[in-house]
Amino acid sequence: MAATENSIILWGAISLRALRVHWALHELGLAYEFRPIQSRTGETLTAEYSGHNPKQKIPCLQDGDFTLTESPAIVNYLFNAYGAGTDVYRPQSAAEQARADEWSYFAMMELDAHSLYLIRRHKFLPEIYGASPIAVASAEEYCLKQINAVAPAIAEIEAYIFGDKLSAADILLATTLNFAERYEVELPESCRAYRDRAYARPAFLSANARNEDLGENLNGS
Ligand SMILES: N[C@@H](CCC(=O)N[C@@H](CS)C(=O)NCC(=O)O)C(=O)O
Repeated sequence: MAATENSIILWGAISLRALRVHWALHELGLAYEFRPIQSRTGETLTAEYSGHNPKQKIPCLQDGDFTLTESPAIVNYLFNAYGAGTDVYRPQSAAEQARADEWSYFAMMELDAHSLYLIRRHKFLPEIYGASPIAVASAEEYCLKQINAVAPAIAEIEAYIFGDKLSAADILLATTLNFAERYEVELPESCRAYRDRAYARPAFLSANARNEDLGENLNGS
C-alpha cells in the first residue's frame, strides 16, 4: 500500500495515545493531515467520526481507504508499511518480534490498561467516572510493582530496546512510562533515563508540538 503525499489522515489531538501515532509519523518522515479532535469534547461522538471509529475514541488513522484504530496497532502498521529505508528499527527475526511484542503488551496491558487508565479515570476524572480511592491505590501499587520489575532490564538498555535505533515498541514503552509519571507514579532512575532519551529525539519534539497544536483547521494543513 504505497503512500501518496497527504493520503494519511490522523484524527486525535492532545491525547497521550494520539501522541504515539504523531511520533511514529514524525520518525518516519511522513506527511499527514491532522484532524485535531479531542476526547470528552463531543468531537469523537459525531456521525462522521463514529463512521471512522465506532468506539468513538482517538486516535484513528486513515491511509487512503484503510482505516485503523488502537494506538499500538497504528504505530506498528506505520513502521511495517513505511519503515523500509528509514532510520527506525524493525524486528529481524521471530525472536526479535516476540521480544518487541513482550515489551509492547507489557506496556499496553500491565501498565496502560490495567493500571494507568484506571488511575486516570478514577483519580483525575472523578466527575465523569466516579472517585474510587481504593481502586486507585491498588492500581498505583500494581503499576509501581510492574515498573520496578522491569527497571533492571531497562537499565541494561543502552539506547533503545534493539540498540541505537528506535522501534515501535520503544514508542509504546516510552510513552507509557511517561503516562505513569504524569499520573504520579514515581519512575525508577533507569526508566526515567530511558524515557528522557526517547523524549529528546527531534521527531518526538515535533510530534509533541503537533499533537498539541489546535490551531490547524479541521481540513488539515
Ligand atoms: N486502546 C485505545 C484507547 C484510546 C483511548 O482511550 N483514547 C482516549 C484518549 S487518550 C479517548 O478517546 N477517550 C475518550 C473517551 O473515552 O470518551 C488506544 O490505545 O488507541
